[in-house]
Amino acid sequence: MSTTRNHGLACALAVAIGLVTPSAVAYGLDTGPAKVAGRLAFVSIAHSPHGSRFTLSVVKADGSGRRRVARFAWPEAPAWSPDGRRIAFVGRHPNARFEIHVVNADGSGERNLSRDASGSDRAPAWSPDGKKIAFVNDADGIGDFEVSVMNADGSGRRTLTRNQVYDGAPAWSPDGRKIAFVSDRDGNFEVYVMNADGSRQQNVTRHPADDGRHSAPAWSPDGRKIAFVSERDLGDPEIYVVSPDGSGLDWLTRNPGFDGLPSWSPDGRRIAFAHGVDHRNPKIFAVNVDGSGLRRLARRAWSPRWSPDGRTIAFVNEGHGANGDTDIYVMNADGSGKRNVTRNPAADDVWPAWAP
Ligand SMILES: [Ca+2]
Ligand SMILES: [Ca+2]
Ligand SMILES: [Ca+2]
Ligand SMILES: [Ca+2]
Repeated sequence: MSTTRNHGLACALAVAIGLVTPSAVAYGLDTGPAKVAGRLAFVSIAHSPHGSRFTLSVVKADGSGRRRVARFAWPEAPAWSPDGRRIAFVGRHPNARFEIHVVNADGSGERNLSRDASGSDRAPAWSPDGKKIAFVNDADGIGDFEVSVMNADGSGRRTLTRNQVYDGAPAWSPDGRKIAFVSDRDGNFEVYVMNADGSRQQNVTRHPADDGRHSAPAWSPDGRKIAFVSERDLGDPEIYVVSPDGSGLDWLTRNPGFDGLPSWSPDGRRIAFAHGVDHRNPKIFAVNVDGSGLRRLARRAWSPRWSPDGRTIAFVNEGHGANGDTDIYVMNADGSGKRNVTRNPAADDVWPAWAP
C-alpha cells in the first residue's frame, strides 16, 4: 500500500466532492492528553492481495470501545444523525453499486435506503431536524450527478438539480432551510445555495476560476458564512469565506499548494484546514476567520474535524502506524496532546466524523 500513500490527500479531495474513488490514504504521531470527550465514526481500509475491504467503525475519542458497525462502507465521510443515534454512510455493493445505508451507532438495525435506485448514491448529509438526508446520485443515468433528498427512512426521493453537468457536495445550513452545493453548470465550478426544496438555486461564488472543486462547502455554525475553496487568486486551492448571498467575501489562506478541507470551530471563530504541496506531507493548520492567528497544528496529517465541544480536533495521521498505516488521532485545539485513537495496524483509518 506504500505506492499510493502520497495520493491519500488527492483521494480525499476527490471523495470530498463525491466524485471518485480513493485507493489508499493518510498520516501519524505521539500519544498525549488527559480526558477527551465524544465519539467518532470512521472508515477502515484493510488491504490484502485479494483487494481492499472497507468497514465502518465507532470509537470513543479516548480510544476505548472501538466497534465495527458495518461491513461494507465506502471511504467517504460518514454522517451522524443529529440525535447521535444513527449513522448514514455509503455502502459499496459487490456489483459496484453505491447506496446510502443507515445503521444504529451500536451496529444494529442496518438498512439500505437506496435499493430501488441507480446504484450511484453518494455523499449523504443529514438535515438538522433529522427528517431528511441529502445525497448525490446519478438520477438520469448519464453520469453527471445531481443533488437529491429523501426522507430518513428512504422514502420520498426527490431530485433537486436537473442538468447534464456535475452537481454535488450537498451541505445543509444549520437552520435546515437551505442546502449549499457545488455545480459546474456555468462552465466552471461554483458554490450554489438553494432552498431545501430545490427552489431558488443561486450562484454564490460567481468567478471564472474553479470554486468548490477541491473541497465541499462548509457552513459556519451560525449559518452566516460558508467556507469554500477556490483557485481564483493564486491559481491553486485557497480557503475563502463568503455570505450565503454571495456578499462579504474574505480570502483566508495564501500558501503555495493545496489548502482545503475546512472545519469550523463550534464558536465560529477559527477554521482548521489541511495544507499540502503536491499532495505530499500534508499538514493541519488553523486560522482565525479574519485571517489572523495562523498556526500549524500537526504534520503528516489531514482531514481535520473540530469536536462539538470545541476542545479537540480529530484528524487522520499518515503513515505512523505499526504497518505504516494511517490512524485517527485527536489533539487539543492548540495542537498539543496528540493521541492515537484507533491504534489499528490492520488498516488505514480515514474520515473521522464526530457524533453530535
Ligand atoms: Ca447534474
Ligand atoms: Ca467559478
Ligand atoms: Ca494554496
Ligand atoms: Ca490504522
